[in-house]
Amino acid sequence: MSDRLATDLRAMWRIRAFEEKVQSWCGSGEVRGSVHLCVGQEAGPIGACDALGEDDALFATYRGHGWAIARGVPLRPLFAELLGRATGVNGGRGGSAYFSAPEYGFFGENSIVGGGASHAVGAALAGRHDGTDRIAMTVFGDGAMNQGAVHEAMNFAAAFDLPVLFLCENNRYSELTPIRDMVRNERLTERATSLGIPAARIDGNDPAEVRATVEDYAEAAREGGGPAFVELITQRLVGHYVGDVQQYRTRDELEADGRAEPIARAVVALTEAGFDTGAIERSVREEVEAAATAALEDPAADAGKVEEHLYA
Ligand SMILES: Cc1ncc(C[n+]2csc(CCOP(=O)(O)OP(=O)(O)O)c2C)c(N)n1
Ligand SMILES: [Mg+2]
Repeated sequence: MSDRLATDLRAMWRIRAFEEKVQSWCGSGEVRGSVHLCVGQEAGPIGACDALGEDDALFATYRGHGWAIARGVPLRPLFAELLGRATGVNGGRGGSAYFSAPEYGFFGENSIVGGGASHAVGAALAGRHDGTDRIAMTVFGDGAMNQGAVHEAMNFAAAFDLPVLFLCENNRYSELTPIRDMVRNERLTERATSLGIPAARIDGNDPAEVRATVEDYAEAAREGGGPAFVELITQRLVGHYVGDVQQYRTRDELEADGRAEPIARAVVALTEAGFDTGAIERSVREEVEAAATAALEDPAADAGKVEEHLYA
């Protein structure tokens, strides 16, 4: 039990250290443009991605760095993408909100809120015809639940029994607006069950609970059970975007989130069990730092290729 948590802590710290590096590069000007970090939300990707096999497809959002990392995309080309380097996962053309690495089963982030839901349905439908029988997983936020396209995608997947796992990271905010101001019924699982989709509302800060729940639904989907919906209750410890000073949040709320977040919780549990969590953190930080340093030395993207892969 504790060994598994130690492995998860290492994986969550890899994401946290990556995000902290990106944040520092936003401050120093190395990274430009809009950036949304997933600091505090690391347990979701680390738990959920274990349910996916090589042929399966994952679709994330602009807050998707952690999902790319959890899917196994190496750190250096991710850092390089943020830095606008030719060695980036998209040749430096995409940037923070458009990581995409299909060779790792990571079919991309998306800055259109809820945009990945219909893509995942398409990938699952294609899998029924191309012989892969892949399952598709899509992750989006609580705010995305109010997008019509998400509702349509969920209903389509239900009607056609498609193997799509809809994961909703409920961090209680849509940009700067709290969920209580946006919906009357905060139990988002009830929207899924109203469509005939099995759903669970779980502790999104516990990688083991996320893993167990998502693996069960993935197995059912592979056996023809159709889609499922999982609401991960979590929090972001940083602003909506880098630069958001979060005047809309109280100190008490931030302190409570700091106690609830997955890394702090894992450190407490593992320290009690006798683990040296400091050693785990140090070795992960070294690994992340080495990837960042290597990416900084990579060549800049060729401006002459800016229109490659551009469809309009
Ligand atoms: C279709 C669309 N509408 C509006 C926006 C502007 N927008 C960007 S992020 C965001 C909030 C989404 O909140 P949520 O789905 O909870 O995700 P979170 O940022 O909390 O991870 C909005 C409204 C957008 N990018 N796309
Ligand atoms: Mg949200």
